[in-house]
Amino acid sequence: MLRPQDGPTRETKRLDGLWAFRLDAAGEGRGAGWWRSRLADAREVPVPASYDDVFADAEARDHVGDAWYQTTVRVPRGWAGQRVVLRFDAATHRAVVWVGDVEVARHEGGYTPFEADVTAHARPGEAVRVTVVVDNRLSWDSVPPGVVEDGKQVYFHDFYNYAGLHRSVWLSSTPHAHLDDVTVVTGLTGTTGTVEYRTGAGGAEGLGTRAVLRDDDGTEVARAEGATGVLTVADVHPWRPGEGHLYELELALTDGPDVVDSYRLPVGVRTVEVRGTQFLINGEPFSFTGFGKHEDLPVRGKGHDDVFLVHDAALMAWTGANSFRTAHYPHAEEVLDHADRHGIVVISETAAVGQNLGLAAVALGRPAQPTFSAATIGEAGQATHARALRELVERDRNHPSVVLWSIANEPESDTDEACAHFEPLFALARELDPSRPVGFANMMFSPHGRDRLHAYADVVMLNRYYGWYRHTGDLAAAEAALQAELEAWATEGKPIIVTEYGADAVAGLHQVVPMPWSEEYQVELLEMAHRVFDRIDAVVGEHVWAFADFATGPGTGRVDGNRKGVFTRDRRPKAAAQLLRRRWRGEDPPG
Ligand code: GCB
Repeated sequence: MLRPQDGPTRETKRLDGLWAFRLDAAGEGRGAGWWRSRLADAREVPVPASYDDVFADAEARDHVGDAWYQTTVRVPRGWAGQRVVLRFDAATHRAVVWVGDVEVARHEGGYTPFEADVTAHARPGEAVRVTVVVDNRLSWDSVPPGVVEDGKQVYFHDFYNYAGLHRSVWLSSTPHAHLDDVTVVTGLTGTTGTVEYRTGAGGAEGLGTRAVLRDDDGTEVARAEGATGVLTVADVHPWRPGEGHLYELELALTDGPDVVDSYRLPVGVRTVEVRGTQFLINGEPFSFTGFGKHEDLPVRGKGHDDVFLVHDAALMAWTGANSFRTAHYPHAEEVLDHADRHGIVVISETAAVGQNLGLAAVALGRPAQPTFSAATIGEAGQATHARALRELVERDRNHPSVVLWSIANEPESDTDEACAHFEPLFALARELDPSRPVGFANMMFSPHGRDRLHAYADVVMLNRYYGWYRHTGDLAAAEAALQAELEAWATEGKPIIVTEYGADAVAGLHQVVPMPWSEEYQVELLEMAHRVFDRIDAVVGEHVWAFADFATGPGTGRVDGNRKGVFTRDRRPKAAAQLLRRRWRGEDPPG
């Protein structure tokens, strides 16, 4: 699957805007065939956005089940003789799509794209009805998992279960004979770069493939013929953290001198490697500074927004962050495009969060239940997880910004069942992409000596809340405990990235003698953690939890959401932002 793009042989039309919308908690629409006609009793909803917060009512906010979207689109006249594709960048968590009366696609997984060839149902020049039903329910078989109890959605992760069409919807054209897949893997030897490419094509028997690589000023630097090949670039300008230098790979399907289809892909030439306790990018040790980051905004929920893409990146740069983790699901592809162009380093995570019923028992008072079992996350849940991983790697593997896969966030990791669930997933990640290291974010209940999944991982990724959930308010005890645990992990001989550390702070709450929830305590906790990190060589990364405050489900430990943001939900800095800027940029804040 290739993303839609405009070019000499392809065109796109974005279907974003206001769509007709109707909640269907009773689940009547599927039986009654709501896709067959204009959606009755509909209101308008913006796409892309979560639907939960845009209406001022609890019905939408607390909705569980189906929600229907509908729009009408005119297929451009000029697309006659072309293949027409309908694509959803994301539909959370699962969707069925109809064009006119015909079902064209079904997809499970709320954060990865899917498409359908709709040529037979979308005639150029004519208007067609597009209807989508989006189901926000989480079950033992979904990623993330959840259960519906008494009509209410229960889930085991700490962010609001936003749903809807969170990203753009596209209608696009391609030639019938078309490129449908490309993978690039880049290498560096001295000053020479290599770009190994692999393409796939549909309906292209008898056609040739040509690959041309150009520098950012348009100069051709290499070319090759064939569906697969290796391009060599002398005096290569590598992609590196802080400098997102990109070449452009132009692929063409050719019929003698004629170009039948053409597709362009930005390519950053860089390498990633784990060696001992070091994380190397282009052979040089890299230290991650930055955040765990959600897609979360007032009103929009998880809807992608270019304004906040640019603004959040500006704020991260202001602190001196060089990287972030797409917690706890794949983020919009526009975010990765931007990271590619700006040299921002990304840890890309699947939506496997909340696979830990031991934690749910403590945090949510859930009855004790095994996490991985036939009655909970079993074979079907594992298959969904594998599909989510496959779709993540297929989507993100060509982004130079992505340097590490995170298979899951804080799963149960100390049982035979957890090993049985995860061992094949680690193997799958390596098979899908041998060029990147793989890890998962470990939680505090499975410290060194107890955790078993790290044996499969290339990097130790730790979420640690000493001074917050443990040793609350006692930073001296927290410092000793964090030091002891990190020293133990360092004996593994792998790089350690602390993928979460932090404290809730209510913006504006100040104290001379810092107590939890104040801005000063958040600052002191981060300073404490930094002292420890600086004493342990194997620690090669610090990602504060979180970039900004974000929405969660209701709970006594949450005040209008999770307040561990270094920025508020509307992106105002807390005192911690100034501290990070001093540490990561070595500069005092301006003004
Ligand atoms: C964690 C989770 C994250 C939570 C955070 C917290 O360990 O990975 O999703 O939001 O803790 O604030 O409790």
